[in-house]
Amino acid sequence: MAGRPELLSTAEEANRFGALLLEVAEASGFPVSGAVDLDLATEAMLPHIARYDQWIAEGNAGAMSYLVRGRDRRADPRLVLPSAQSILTVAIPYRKPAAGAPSPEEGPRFARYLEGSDYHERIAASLEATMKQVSVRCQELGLAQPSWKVCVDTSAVLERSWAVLTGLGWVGKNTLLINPKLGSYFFLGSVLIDRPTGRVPTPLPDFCGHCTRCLDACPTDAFDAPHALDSRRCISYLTLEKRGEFEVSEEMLAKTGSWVAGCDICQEVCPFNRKPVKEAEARAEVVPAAELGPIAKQDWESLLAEDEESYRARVRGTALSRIKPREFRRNLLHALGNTLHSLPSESRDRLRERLRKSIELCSERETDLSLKDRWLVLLK
Ligand code: B12
Ligand code: SF4
Ligand code: SF4
Repeated sequence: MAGRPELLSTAEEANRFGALLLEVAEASGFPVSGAVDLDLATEAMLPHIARYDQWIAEGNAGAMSYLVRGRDRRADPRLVLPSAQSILTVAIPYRKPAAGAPSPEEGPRFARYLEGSDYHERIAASLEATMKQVSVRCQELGLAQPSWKVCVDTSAVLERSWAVLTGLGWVGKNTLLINPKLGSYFFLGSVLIDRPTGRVPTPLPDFCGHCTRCLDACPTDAFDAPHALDSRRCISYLTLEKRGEFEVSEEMLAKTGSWVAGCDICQEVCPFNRKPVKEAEARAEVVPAAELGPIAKQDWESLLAEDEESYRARVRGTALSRIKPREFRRNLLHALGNTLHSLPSESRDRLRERLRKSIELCSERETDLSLKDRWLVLLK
C-alpha cells in the first residue's frame, strides 16, 4: 500500500533512494553492487576519460571502430540517457572451471564466459526486473519513481570505470576489474537512472602489489605495460573481434595456441582467481555444468565437420554468435595448426583425413581461398 509521502529534503530523498537501490540489487541476487551520482563523479571520471582517449589514439582498439565512434557517449553518460543522474553497477560471476576440451589432443579451448545462453540478454533481463522492483518499492515508500536504461556491454558506457568509482573493485595490471571476494571471473552490468543516490565515488585500493603474473603469462605479449593492453596482439580480440585474416606474423600466430574463442590466460594465473568463490557469493547467474550451450561441442573432428548452417544454429542466441562462421573456421584452423604437430600420430592422421574431406567443400566457395591455403599447409 502506498504510504503517505513524508516531507524529505532532496539530500535525504536521494540517500533513501540510493539505499533502496542497493538493497533491492542485493535481494535480486547480485553479489556485489554499487552506485554513484554522475555530478559527484565528474572529477573522478576525468583520468579515466583521458586514459581512454590515449588508448584509442595509440591505435590499441585495432579494428573495433565502435570504440572510436562511441567516444563522446562513453565520456558523458547523459548522451546515452539525457535525464541520467546516477549509475548502478553490478558484478555477475560466471563459472570458474576451465571451458573447452580437457586437453589439446581432444579439442580447442574456449573462454569461460562463453558458456550458456547470451549473457547480455540474461543480465539485462535481471537488471530490468530489479529496476521494476525498485520502482514498486519507491511507490510504496512515497518516493518519486525512477526511469532508467540498462546497459550490458553493448551500450557506449565505460563499464569498468564506473565499476571502479562505485567500489566494485580495482583495475588489475591485466586491465580486468578485480573484486577482492570474486576475483575477475564476472560480467559487469550497469543501469543509468534519472534519480540521484547521494553516493560519492568510493574506489577500492589496488591490491596487485608487486605481482606481474598476468603480464608474464600472456603468450602473445599483448601488454605494453601494466594496465596497457594492445588489443591487436590479444587472442581475445583476434578470435572474437577481428574479421578477415589475423594480420599478425606467423611467429605470433603460433603463440595463439589452441584458443578458438576468447582467452583466459591472464585471469587463470591471477592469485585472486585461485580462491574458491563461496556459494552464496556466486549464486547469481552461474551456469550449471550441464548447460554448456554453444561450447558443448568441443572436439576437433566434429567442429571440423560442422557446416555454416549447423554452426549458426548452435551459436544462435549465445555470446559466441558474435563470431561469424567463416571467422570461427579461421580460428579453428589456426588453433589446429598450432596443435596438430603435438598430437599422437594416430589422432593426427585421423584429423588430416577429416581436413581432406572438408577441403573439397571449401574449394567450392571462392571466398574461402585464403582458408584453403591454410588447410593445405596443415595437410603437409
Ligand atoms: C573492447 C572490449 C574488449 C577488447 C579490449 C579489452 C581492453 N582491455 O580494453 C578485447 C576484445 C581485447 C576484450 C577482451 C576481453 N574482455 Co572485454 N570488453 C570490451 C568493452 C566492450 C570495452 C572496454 C573498453 O572500453 N576498453 C578501452 C579501455 C581503455 O578501457 P578499460 O579497459 O575499460 O579501462 C578503463 C578503466 O578501467 C580505467 N582504467 C584502465 N586502467 C586503469 C588503471 C588504473 C590504475 C585506474 C585507476 C583506472 C584504469 O580507464 C579506462 C578508460 O576509462 C567492455 C564492455 C564495456 N562497455 O566497457 C568489455 C569488458 C571489459 N570485457 C570483458 C571481458 C570478460 C573480456 C575478456 C575476459 C573475455 C575473454 N575471456 O576473452 C577479455 C579480457 C582481455 C583483457 N586482458 O582485457 C568484461 C570485463 C569484466 C571484468 N572483470 O573486468 C567487460 C566489462 C564486459 C562485461 N560487461 O562484462 N574486451
Ligand atoms: S586475454 Fe590472453 S592474449 Fe589477451 S591479454 Fe590476456 S593472456 Fe594475453
Ligand atoms: S595476476 Fe597479479 S598483477 Fe595481474 S591482475 Fe592478478 S594480482 Fe594483478
